[in-house]
Amino acid sequence: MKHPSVPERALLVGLLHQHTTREELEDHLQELETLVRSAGAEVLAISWQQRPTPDVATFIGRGKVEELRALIEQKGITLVVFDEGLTPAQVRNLERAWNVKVLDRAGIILHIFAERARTQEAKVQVELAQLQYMLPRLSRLWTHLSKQVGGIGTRGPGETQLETDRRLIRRRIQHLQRKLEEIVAQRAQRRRRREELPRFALVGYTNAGKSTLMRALTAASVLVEDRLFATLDTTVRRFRLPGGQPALLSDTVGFLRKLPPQLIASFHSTLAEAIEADVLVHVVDVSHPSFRQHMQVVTETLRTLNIATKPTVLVFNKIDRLPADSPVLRELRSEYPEAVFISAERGINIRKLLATLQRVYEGQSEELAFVLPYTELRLLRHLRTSGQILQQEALPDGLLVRLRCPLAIGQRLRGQYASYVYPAGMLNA
Ligand SMILES: Nc1nc2c(ncn2[C@@H]2O[C@H](COP(=O)(O)OP(=O)(O)OP(=O)(O)O)[C@@H](O)[C@H]2O)c(=O)[nH]1
Ligand SMILES: [Mg+2]
Repeated sequence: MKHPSVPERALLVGLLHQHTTREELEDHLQELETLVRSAGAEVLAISWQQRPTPDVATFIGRGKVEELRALIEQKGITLVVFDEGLTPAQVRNLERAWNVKVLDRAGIILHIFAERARTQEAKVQVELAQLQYMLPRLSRLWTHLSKQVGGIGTRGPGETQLETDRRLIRRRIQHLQRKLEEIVAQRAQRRRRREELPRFALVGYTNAGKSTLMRALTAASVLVEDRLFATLDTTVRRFRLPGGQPALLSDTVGFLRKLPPQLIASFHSTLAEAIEADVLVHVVDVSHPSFRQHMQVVTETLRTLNIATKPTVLVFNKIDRLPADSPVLRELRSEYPEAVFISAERGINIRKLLATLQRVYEGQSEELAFVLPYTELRLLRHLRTSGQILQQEALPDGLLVRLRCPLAIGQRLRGQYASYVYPAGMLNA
């Protein structure tokens, strides 16, 4: 989808309901504004309403719908974006009332993802999520189907066309699902071929500085940008722990409040590196006023991915933006004594972070020793790719090999080479 030559003129709408404070709403709307701008639209007005619960038919109250109609006409608004999820019926009713396109937060996020997707995998995932999101919402006014016509969502076809479209979309969804399965299988194969190295995965809210940290730790040339969702794919790079042990670090798509569930579901393969990592590195932009909420969103997202209990190193980034004696930092230091405070950009405390990664990894790994008979030296290759070799010594009965490897791999090796395991008690003798 391309930006139209004339940018959309957007109105943003929020709801102050039972569970939000005024401050939270303002913060959410500000984030929505960044999102809508990132999608290529101009934000001409922001409006909100206080209501205990959303209206079933129109989300905001009828009076507010009327009031906004006047505003839409007066300002020439072409797109209204709600900060929360709308039901397909609410979208239809509002579009009918205003005769402009209506999107919710998820719709905008999907649009941005669609624009940023570069690799085949990301493209397939985004299109799948988009179609699944769109299917129940297909209306006369907008559909992402007619891609050749620009705009965020596009004026759609007539009612008869709608049925054809629904059928086409279902067929396309099936096709994409099959394609994604293939990609997932290929990825898994690639992972299997890779050496068994300790795996760390950067996770965090979008714009927290994950890619910057990736660069600082691995000298990788990954994209760093001051925008939401700069990264949509997963990059994996080698780096070394302070003890010399090589390890892998992955950088992936950032999280965001109310990330569409369709998107999380279809990005499962991109997130596989994080899902299968030994240790997560949760990067937090401590200079952002809402960083605590961001942390919560990340934890919730990790929970949906079933990895919230993985060993995690908490990293507070961008400390260069706060004064050294900042009460926020003092508070966090006592609240999270295990956390590491860094500036990925300025390279502050990177060594300390590496030492922490090593320590946490060691808690996740074990030391093993084998004595390989000299007739079985070909097994050495497998041991070498299973972990870090600590010692190799020729004994009368065979080659003593001491190594450190992840717990799961250790268990496998002990089973596989049971007869060569050197009893742990003998090691330090
Ligand atoms: N002042 C300061 N800025 C930083 C630091 N780390 C990252 N940034 C800036 O924060 C912005 C976002 O950085 P990225 O590394 O792209 O963030 P990300 O977490 O990868 O973001 P997404 O890929 O969008 O999820 C960039 O403008 C960086 O230059 C830091 O330690 N200090
Ligand atoms: Mg990034």
